[in-house]
Amino acid sequence: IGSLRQNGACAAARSPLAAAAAPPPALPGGSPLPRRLYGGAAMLRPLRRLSRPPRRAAATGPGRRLLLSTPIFYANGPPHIGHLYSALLADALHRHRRLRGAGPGRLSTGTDEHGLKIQQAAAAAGTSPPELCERVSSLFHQALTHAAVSFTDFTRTSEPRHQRAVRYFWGALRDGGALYKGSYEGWYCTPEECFLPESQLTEHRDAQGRPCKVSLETGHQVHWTKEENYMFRLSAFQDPLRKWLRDNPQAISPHPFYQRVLHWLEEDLPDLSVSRERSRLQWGIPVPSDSTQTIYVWVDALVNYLSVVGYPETHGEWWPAVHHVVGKDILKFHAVYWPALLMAAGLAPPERILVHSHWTVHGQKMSKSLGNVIDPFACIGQYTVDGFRYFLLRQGVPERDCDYYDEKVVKVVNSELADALGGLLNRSTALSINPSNTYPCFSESCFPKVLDYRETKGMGRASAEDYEFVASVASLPLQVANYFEGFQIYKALECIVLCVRQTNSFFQRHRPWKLNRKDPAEQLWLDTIIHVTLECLRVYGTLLQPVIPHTADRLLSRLAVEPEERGLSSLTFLARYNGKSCPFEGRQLGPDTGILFHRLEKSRQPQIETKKL
Ligand code: ME8
Repeated sequence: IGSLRQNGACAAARSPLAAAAAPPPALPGGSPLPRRLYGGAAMLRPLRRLSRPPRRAAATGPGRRLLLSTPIFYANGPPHIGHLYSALLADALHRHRRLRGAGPGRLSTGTDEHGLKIQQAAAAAGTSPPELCERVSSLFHQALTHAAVSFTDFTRTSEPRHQRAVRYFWGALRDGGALYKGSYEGWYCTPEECFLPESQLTEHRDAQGRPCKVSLETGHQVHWTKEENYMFRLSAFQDPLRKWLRDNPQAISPHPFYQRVLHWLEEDLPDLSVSRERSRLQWGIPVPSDSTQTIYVWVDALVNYLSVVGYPETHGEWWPAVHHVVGKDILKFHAVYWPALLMAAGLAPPERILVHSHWTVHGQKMSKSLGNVIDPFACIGQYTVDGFRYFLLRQGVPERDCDYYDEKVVKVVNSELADALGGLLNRSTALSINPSNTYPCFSESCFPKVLDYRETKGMGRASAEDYEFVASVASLPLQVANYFEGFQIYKALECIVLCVRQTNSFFQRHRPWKLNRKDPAEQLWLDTIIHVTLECLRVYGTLLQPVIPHTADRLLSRLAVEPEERGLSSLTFLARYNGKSCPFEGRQLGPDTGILFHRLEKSRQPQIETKKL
């Protein structure tokens, strides 16, 4: 543990436990939470110690490493578009980083395979948990691969390397004095895999009409559970967590979620039950040195973010340079429990938690029982990989829930990808307009550089509107980068579309097809119009790579942009306007491979999940 503490160690972690370890934790006075009885600190045999302190992650600078993660998804049912949305957000961030030429990056995802939920799902499907997990995990792997999610790591919590990391992490918690054994009783919600306080429950009737209690938020039934459990001294971390957040206002984005977590931390923060009796839950990792207990599935699952980077040996190369993309449903686990667990194990909290809201379907929550779960395989089949990626990232707003319906996909994708972007490429590369099929020359006499575009009268052929438009395209890469940094990918796409539309207006305004190519002055202007348009398309193609990688590749190939010319660091827009040379000028365009993006048909059937497990 000594060596672990040197790695990304969080000094704040020691004091709360030192304070908490001495007297038994008080029973929560008047708390609506389940009753806990102190049973004394656990005395377990320590795990093997490490001799070599791991290396630390480069904290800052352009060569900085970053691990981006998606949640690991429960292996109790097939993937749906909500899972895909999380993965696409993380993928777009990962790809944008690569485009910026940032330091080494990893994108981790995977499946969460232990717990009562999986144990029960396997029993219901008439199979064993390992068989169910194998099948479902491979469906997730396929769905993400199919959707071009460029993950570098896919963790399954049933893998030995992960289980070893969890056991080591447990040892770190125990050796740090963060665990004690106590008897625990309360309402357990299996679908959410957690205990819920009375304040989060409501009365309901079950299928047989008997009164029961359900979770206020999800409507899932809860069951009264009384067990001997290991407890984690979460209460001791209330102040360190508050301090962490106050010192790091960017730690949770968007801001309303940051405020939500701060609000939680103002309320009572009871200790957390972190194991289950093995007699009830066999499908999980046994508590080291206590085979009567199984490690709580959320502790097991959260440790995937460490096991993926080689915990407990090599995680220091990455940790804590980690950004977790998560849905709002699991915010408390990531923004309260996980940082506290990390501090208790002598590690720093993750750098950022990027939170998004939910997709609903025709205004309803997506759920298997309502039969309205949208199947990503069907959507990709219907709308193409890039079409569907574009839709989810363009329409998904992390701050609020978004409603899905098929007609919206067709409308957005046709209008923005097929018509606006595809149409622009088609018009500006048509042989009738550009018979030489080259990237034509820019003429400074037609489009002279000016300091103030309001004073361009008589200086060339470009209008004030044209100057305004090229200025907005010139500022686009930085704007897009800022939106990616701020976890507002939808806004980045909105800006790009706005510029695409402005470019179409520019093209339309000057009617290049009306210009007389035999007149040298007209030819210069015609070439300039096409040059500006292709420069804009090159910028859009480059910036869209993280979102629509296949379409962007086709667009850039058509413009003869070489692979090494597709990064953001070398993205100079309209160099000739700024008196510099343009490497594309005079270059032969790439082969015409037809329409950039085919218009989508309205689907005849909704993309509802039908897969049988
Ligand atoms: O919670 N809209 O797994 P899970 C958008 N195994 N995103 C959605 C969504 C929706 N309607 N529904 C789900 C678990 N998601 C745990 C996570 S991590 C250490 C363990 C996405 O299969 C969203 O990211 O229930 C949400 O947080 C996640 O899937 C939950 O997936």
